[in-house]
Amino acid sequence: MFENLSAKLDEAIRRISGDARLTEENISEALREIRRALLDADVNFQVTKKFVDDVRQQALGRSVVGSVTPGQMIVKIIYDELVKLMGSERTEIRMAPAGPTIIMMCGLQGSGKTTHSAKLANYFKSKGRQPMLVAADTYRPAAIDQLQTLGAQIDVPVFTLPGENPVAIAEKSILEARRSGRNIIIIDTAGRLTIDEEMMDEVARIKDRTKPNEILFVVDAMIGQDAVTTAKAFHDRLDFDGVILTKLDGDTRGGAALSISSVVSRPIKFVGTGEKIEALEPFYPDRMASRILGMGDVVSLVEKAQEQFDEEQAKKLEEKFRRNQFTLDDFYEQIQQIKKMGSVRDLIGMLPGMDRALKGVDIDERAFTRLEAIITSMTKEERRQPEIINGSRRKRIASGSGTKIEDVNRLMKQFDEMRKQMRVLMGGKMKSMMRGIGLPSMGRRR
Ligand SMILES: Nc1nc2c(ncn2[C@@H]2O[C@H](COP(=O)(O)OP(=O)(O)OP(=O)(O)O)[C@@H](O)[C@H]2O)c(=O)[nH]1
Ligand SMILES: [Mg+2]
Repeated sequence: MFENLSAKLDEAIRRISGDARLTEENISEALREIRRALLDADVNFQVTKKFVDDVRQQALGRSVVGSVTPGQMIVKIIYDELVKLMGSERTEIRMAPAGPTIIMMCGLQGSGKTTHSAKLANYFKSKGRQPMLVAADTYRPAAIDQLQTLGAQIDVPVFTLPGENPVAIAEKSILEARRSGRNIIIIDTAGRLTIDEEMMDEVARIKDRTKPNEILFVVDAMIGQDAVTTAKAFHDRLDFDGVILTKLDGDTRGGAALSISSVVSRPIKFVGTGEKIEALEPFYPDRMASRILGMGDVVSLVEKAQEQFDEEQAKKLEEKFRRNQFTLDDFYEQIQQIKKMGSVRDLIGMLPGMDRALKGVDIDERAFTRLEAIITSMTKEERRQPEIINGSRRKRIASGSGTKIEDVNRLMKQFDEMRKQMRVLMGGKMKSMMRGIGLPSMGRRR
């Protein structure tokens, strides 16, 4: 599975693994290859573009820490972005709070709906549930037979009503489930070769009448780009809840797996990996990313180095506060770190005492930009020895940074406050708190 993509990503990464630093140049070179690898794997164009842009931004914004090599760092960044692309976290099937859970399968002909209805039934049965299969594909007599054969194999009842239409069968199956004490209903619907109105109407009516807890879009991973187009069409009409990606055992290039959930904003919930009834796996974005990248050891190595680095940084900072050596340079550095971490407001809220220490600081990105402008307009000496910043220096700094003298005054006051508060706060909580601000966090965000 995904051998080709894995091999090409590996190659792209290998190119910079010998370099001593991550530079704009070597990152760009690697990214060109990564872009090609993704497009070759049939990953959607827009998805590829965004992926590459995100990796670039992450790579440029991050310093390589400790003994980690640039190659290893890039692996970790790509891994994180792959996980994100595939939805970040495992999403379970939504169960009905009371009464039977209704799951409706939809998708094109031959995508694997019938097979995966049975696989799911088997999966739930192994979890101690009582599933029931519903044959709502009445167009081919063989379709009902197929489901009945599969049902018999796993000893799960199959409900159907000869001569009735799919909507009626689906609706009546709910009564039957209640009557016979089945708590999961899996409705197998008919597929067509391409999306047509009639088919969409029918599944939409089944949806209206049965109000499924979960609509699963079943799609064959082998159809590449078309998977995305089809997913969109089904999603527009049915607003499905999740995806089952089938035939991942085939020589799929992987594009569908990597594009689909970001294009329709719905998670892949299961993957099918064979014709056998057991060939169903819950989908985990992180495990899939490891499989694609095949460098799990590198990823955890970088995570460890990162944690250690964070701790060292925190210690250093603590020491500076203790000795009152915390300078405006450090302050600037901290702003950079905080900015890398995303939502500043959330972050500050999480740190004990921090909201107090930064009281009055406008916590939005614009405020940070202003602080940055002011600090960069100072001389090296001023940053290191803020005490020397007198009235005339303040005036010069304000005009140099395009701010007002009050802005500079406020910053100086805040900085003083912060130094004082930090010394007061230098208790046990300090270390964990500074670890919080001090890190260009990587592993932590997931
Ligand atoms: N290798 C492999 N084959 C699969 C997988 N899932 C389904 N198949 C095969 O794909 C073919 C079509 O599967 P079905 O489950 O009948 O597909 P369907 O969506 O119900 O098709 P229609 O009812 O005709 O719309 C069958 O031969 C299955 O055995 C899978 O994960 N891996
Ligand atoms: Mg079928």
